[in-house]
Amino acid sequence: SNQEQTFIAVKPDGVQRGLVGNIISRFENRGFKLVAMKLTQPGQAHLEKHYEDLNTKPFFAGLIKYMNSGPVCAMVWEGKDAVKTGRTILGATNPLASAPGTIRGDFALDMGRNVCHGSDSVENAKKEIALWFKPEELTQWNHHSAAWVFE
Ligand code: YYY
Ligand code: MG
Repeated sequence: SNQEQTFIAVKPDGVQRGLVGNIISRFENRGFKLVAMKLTQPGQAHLEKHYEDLNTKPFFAGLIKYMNSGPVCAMVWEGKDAVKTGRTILGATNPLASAPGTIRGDFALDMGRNVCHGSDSVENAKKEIALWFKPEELTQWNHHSAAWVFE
């Protein structure tokens, strides 16, 4: 039934700006289930691994410095089509192209301060969840409103 998990993170600018609660609410309100969450500053090597596909890009060093500039709120959310829907909730990579109503469209203006991260494929979601969380940090529970969110 398309039940997927995705990795979502509030980046250091989002944490500093007090947007963690607002961002969590958007996923809760949509009907997604919170599976794991922690506030963490995992360090440069971990962040370079997280963004390894981008390590030849000119913005890579600045991206890692920004991501390592403070704690990140790392989360796993589960639900129908969670990866693609999560990206829709985030908005476009460039906030100037993000629609109002998306996180980036509501809170960001600059690509290098775009507040949040979300996995871009089911395969990458699995990799990112495994990088950021130990298996025992992923909870298993029944969402009390599942029958009211899913047919
Ligand atoms: O997945 P998403 O975060 O939307 O974009 P990616 O293409 O994976 O790039 C990761 C991250 O890098 C992006 O959120 C901002 C930054 N970035 C940048 O600073 N400049 C670019 N031209 C592209 C991406
Ligand atoms: Mg990406």
